[in-house]
Amino acid sequence: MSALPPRHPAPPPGACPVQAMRAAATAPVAPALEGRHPCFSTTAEGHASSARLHLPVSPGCNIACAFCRRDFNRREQRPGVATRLLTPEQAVATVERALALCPTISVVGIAGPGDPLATPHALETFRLVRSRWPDLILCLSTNGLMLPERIGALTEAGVGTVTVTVNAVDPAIQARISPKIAWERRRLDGVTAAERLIANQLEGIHRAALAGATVKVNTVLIPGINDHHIGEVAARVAAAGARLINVIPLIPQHDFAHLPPPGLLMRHQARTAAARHLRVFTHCQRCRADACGIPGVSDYTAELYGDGVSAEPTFSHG
Ligand code: CLF
Ligand code: SF4
Repeated sequence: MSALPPRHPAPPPGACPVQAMRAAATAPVAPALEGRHPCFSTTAEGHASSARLHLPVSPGCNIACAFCRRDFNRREQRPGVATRLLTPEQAVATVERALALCPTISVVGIAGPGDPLATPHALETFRLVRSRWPDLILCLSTNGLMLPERIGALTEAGVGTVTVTVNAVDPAIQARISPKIAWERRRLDGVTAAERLIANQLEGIHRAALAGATVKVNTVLIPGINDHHIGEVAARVAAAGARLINVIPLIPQHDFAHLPPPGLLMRHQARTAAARHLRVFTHCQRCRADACGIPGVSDYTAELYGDGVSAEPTFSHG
């Protein structure tokens, strides 16, 4: 296996171990992203000093998560819902309008409403945006099923930050979260589907990190399903090359509508377990697939689309 960049740089010989630990806790995950990417910055100032634009260009998905149901409307604020779908060309026009509204946008992300690698729209959009605005950071959020075979194309398109949603590394647990997937023109179910998805996610993380991308993992915290499993997820994705993990509380809906949202103690325990292996991102705003602005600080979605859409809390692949 090829060498990955160290997650925590070794302290210089003779350095005080306590000071070294403190420095590691506040050191940037990726110095080039600090203050330029709201979801990969480690300081409060970094989170609040740059904006992101999500382009809702991806219509379909290749797996079926029990907490997700995709739809197009202006009312619901939940995973898989967007006001509208944009073509790659419409997305370019949207970037132009968004930059005029919010000049601090430094990141253009694609996080839905379906999976950005299940259809070719996201890659085409990234290419178009890159050719027009080469200084913008391109950010992908995916379930990871197609990540291993898209690494080359993503690198060529200039995608520098990648988020993979990994909800379990135990196939028996994952099979309860995403009971079926589409793989090589066939449907896979249960543990067979879960084994394929997990293998592709871990390989995709490894290959993305080797290709130079900074990789974050999103994990949806689901009471009674994966709440005791978060540490194992963090350990495996850290070994694969992820630099950051974001534990996202479940918003109960669809087949998981009967579950409670995770409480404060469960969230704390899950993040503590994850923190033994990886830096934990705690500023997530569970963004819409068409969000525009600084997460949790400003939102220009309504102005951008001119239809009064507000950005209430929800999450996409984010
Ligand atoms: Fe978007 Fe996600 Fe890129 Fe950020 S969001 S694709 S990494 S630019 Fe950020 Fe929003 Fe949380 Fe996502 S706050 S939902 S973690
Ligand atoms: Fe697909 Fe994402 Fe919905 Fe899961 S949450 S079914 S990966 S769109």
